[in-house]
Amino acid sequence: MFLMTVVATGLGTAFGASYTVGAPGGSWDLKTNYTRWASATTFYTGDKLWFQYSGVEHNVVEVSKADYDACNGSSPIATFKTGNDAVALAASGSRYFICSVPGHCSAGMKVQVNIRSKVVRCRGRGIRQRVSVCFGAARSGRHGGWYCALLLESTKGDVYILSLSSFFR
Ligand SMILES: [Cu+2]
Repeated sequence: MFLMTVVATGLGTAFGASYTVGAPGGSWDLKTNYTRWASATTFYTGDKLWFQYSGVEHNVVEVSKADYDACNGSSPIATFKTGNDAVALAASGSRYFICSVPGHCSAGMKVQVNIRSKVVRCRGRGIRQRVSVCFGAARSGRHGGWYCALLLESTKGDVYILSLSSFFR
């Protein structure tokens, strides 16, 4: 029972974290320093960004790097304007978001997010321990037998299942 709880808790973080852009202390506005905000967090695939703002005053436009540098929102990759927008960071690489209201991007309302692959995090120094856990299932019936999982726990406390095997009797 204890082991099952550990696995479930670890998977919660392994599936990704949510980050509200600018928080704490700011949001998606004209005052927040997004370079500082983004550099304080390491983003991984599976994480999610939340843009929270007044939909009357601002918007969120995902753009290319060139358009990010030029503050050009006229060729958007994606546009968000509800004021409570989630963006899934599914792939590794860099993504660029600006507010396309005239003057806002050049006033600093732009953020670059660099996303690392979750797999890289499992290698090398980040590994705290590898453990193998086995648990028995019902002794009778078609699914009876033993199941063994090889787990890897990172230094941040995330748990990854490397393999899951069953030994039926
Ligand atoms: Cu704006």
